[in-house]
Amino acid sequence: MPLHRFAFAAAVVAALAGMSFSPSAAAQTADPAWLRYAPLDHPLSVPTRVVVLGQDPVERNGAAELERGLLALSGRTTPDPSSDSIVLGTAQQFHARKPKAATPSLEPDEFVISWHSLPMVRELDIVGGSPRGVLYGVFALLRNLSQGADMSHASLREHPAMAIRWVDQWDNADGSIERGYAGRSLFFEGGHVRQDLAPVAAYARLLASVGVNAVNVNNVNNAAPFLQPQMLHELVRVADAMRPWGVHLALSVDVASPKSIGGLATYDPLDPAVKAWWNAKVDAIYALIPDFAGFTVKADSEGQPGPASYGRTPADAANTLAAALAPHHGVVLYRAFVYNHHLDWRDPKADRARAAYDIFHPLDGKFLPNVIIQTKEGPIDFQAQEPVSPLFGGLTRTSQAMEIQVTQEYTGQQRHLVYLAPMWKWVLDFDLRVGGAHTPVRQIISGQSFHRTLGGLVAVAGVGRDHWLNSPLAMANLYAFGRFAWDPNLTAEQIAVEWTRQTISRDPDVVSIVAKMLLQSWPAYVDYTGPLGMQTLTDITGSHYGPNIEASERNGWGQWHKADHLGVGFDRTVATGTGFVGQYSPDVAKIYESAATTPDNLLLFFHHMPYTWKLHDGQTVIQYIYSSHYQGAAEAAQFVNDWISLKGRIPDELYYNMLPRLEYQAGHAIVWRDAITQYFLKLSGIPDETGRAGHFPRRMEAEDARLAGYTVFDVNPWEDASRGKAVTCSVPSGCTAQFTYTGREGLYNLAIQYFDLQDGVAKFTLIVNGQPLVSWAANNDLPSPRPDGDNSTRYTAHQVELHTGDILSVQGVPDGHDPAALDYLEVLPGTPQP
Ligand code: GCV
Repeated sequence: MPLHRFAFAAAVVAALAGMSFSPSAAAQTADPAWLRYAPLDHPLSVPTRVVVLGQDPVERNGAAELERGLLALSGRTTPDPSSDSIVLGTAQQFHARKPKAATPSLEPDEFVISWHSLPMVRELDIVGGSPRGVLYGVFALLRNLSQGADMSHASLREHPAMAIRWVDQWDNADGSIERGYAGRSLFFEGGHVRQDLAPVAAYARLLASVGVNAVNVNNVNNAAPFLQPQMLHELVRVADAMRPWGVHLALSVDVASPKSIGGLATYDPLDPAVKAWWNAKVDAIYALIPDFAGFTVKADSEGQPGPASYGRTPADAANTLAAALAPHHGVVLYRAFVYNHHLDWRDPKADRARAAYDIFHPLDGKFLPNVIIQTKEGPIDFQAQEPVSPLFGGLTRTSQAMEIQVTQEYTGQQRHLVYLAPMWKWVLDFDLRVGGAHTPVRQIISGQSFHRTLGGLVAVAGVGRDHWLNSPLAMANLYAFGRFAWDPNLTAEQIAVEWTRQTISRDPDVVSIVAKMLLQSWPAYVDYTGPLGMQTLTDITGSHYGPNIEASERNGWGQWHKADHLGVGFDRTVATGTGFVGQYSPDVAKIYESAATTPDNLLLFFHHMPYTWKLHDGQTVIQYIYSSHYQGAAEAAQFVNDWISLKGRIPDELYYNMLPRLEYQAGHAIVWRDAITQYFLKLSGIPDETGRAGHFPRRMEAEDARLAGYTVFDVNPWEDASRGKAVTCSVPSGCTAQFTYTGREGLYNLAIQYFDLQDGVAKFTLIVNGQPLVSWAANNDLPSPRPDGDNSTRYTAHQVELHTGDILSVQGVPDGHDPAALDYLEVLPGTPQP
């Protein structure tokens, strides 16, 4: 329905509170996520009567989960009267039950599901190598049934590919979560473990359903307080809450603890008193929590203390901790994220990407068997796109785990739909060609390639109290992590389909649309943020969210892209650059050493190239930068249309939860697009051959408007506003920017680009010829206390009837620290209100 200019009464001051997706409204932690067990539209293919052979709480819990799932799926309230049954137990228990029957020999987390026909009845057996194996079998059966699979003749045998399947939470004792975008901690508040740990148990259930076996609950930064006796006592309750799901507690530790909280004069890991301190501390932990999983360590990194203070190596520190943990079967995950963040950006040889390999490769073989080196997937830091860390190929005598990030720190912070599984899959499948042999990362981290008993996949999750990850579709990433840790041979597509069927709908059309959106979302995000291996071109010293291209330059953090007026990219070659390429095996290095053979999507990570360099697809670097940003923003806009096509076919609650998020994303993708294209246009001086970059004929800039109360200011960084300027209001009653419409008569969408700041809810009203048409509140929860690309936001009024000479005004009323800042108004072809 058009928003006809004379039919606006009902829309006037329609404060669009619903536009915000601030989490509080949606706050709930018991969301079943992918464990909804929606009723099937066909009869269940397995019995609903469940018999459990053992008494172990994990096994009993598995039986309860199975009963609950089967009843929900079948739409029944009590088991069916048939005498067929599902029998659960460990291999040992099955053997005791029928000593003459063949029982499989299983690894602890392995399970077998098989049918047995007895006289008169059929029995489906779920046999686990341990109670947890039984639980995993239960979840596997339910996963298949939930997707609509016919299990009436099913036979499954599975075991996890990796021993370490951990989630890391970067939760602080005060209840905040570092790089978390879903509210407060599930675990902590005000310096203590929370009283209500039901959400923790619900989280453990979700994690167990995909095979996750431990949660490290505290931030790798500022970890010392967690080893205080009082906190350890409180943590017992957390371990208790997770244990019935076979999920164990782990902790991040600060290697300086012997000194900072232990009262010793030193934390030198080779000092006997320090070793004794760790031994006693670890014994105390196990006395409280006998199945404690182990420690994660961040040391000598980003201000965290480490063994380097005493001239010791990471192996010295890791082994001191590992020796204390070994008698209790605990492990140390020592992070390879060790680097100097005071690099000299003027030094052409300085390169943060080199750090992990330079430090850890020489230590290969020097770690105790219960040490696992935990390496981020790429050599920098969870960028939208990076090459694989060469360290995976550089440790052949050391156990390894790969760290990935579910919490979308550099990838849209859950305000953008970015399904990361395709990126992870690319890393898992990447063949590092160690010793000239096929060595995909997935086989290295599962321990297969170099015959290690330990190996793993660890995800930094950032799950919080606001609806787990805040955005319902972001949960596909948590699911995908668990599935890959269980089986890295799965594909991103398979996982997207599995997740959608269980979480949203089994309707094949819905599944195909949602899976398509998921699968396109990461490439789209790369396209509109940092293509060609430039990394996420964001404010790297602050929010890590909106565009800020120079934030990575001329500082010690080493996330440089080295753009200048002639070219862009970082020469990391052996021949002329930092030599980083030489950290890969010769087969891989050969590809990356030459710009001609480096895949386009990583070109600028490895090479500094002129803007005029021709890529493999024939476009120049600069033209690709322009085109990919327009392409990515168009794809983000298409997600809105895709989602609209699902209306009525998915639950309304989900539909209306996601719609404003996707609309916001489409608007923010334009902010990214415009920031990067106008930045590179100015820097390179080379025009976009399609004429788009820097040309906005439909746009009316606020700084050119007739202003009442508003004042013009320079946005910082300049590229975050159209033409670098915007207007801001400090008049409490409000300010107005007035434009004259000079185009043709018709129905149009009016896009208003404004800045939605924290600490205040500014109000905006669009006024046509003196008549208020629509109002909205700037009430989204976005980073940055000043107007910039973090909070530049688009509001669209649909199908507005315009005539030549119409007077369009935007009125902004500031509130608190939000000055109702305005960038521009754009007149676009009319489309109906979603
Ligand atoms: C926990 C990045 C993040 C930090 C994080 C660090 C890490 O630098 O921005 O917040 O600190 O990675 O992984 O240790």
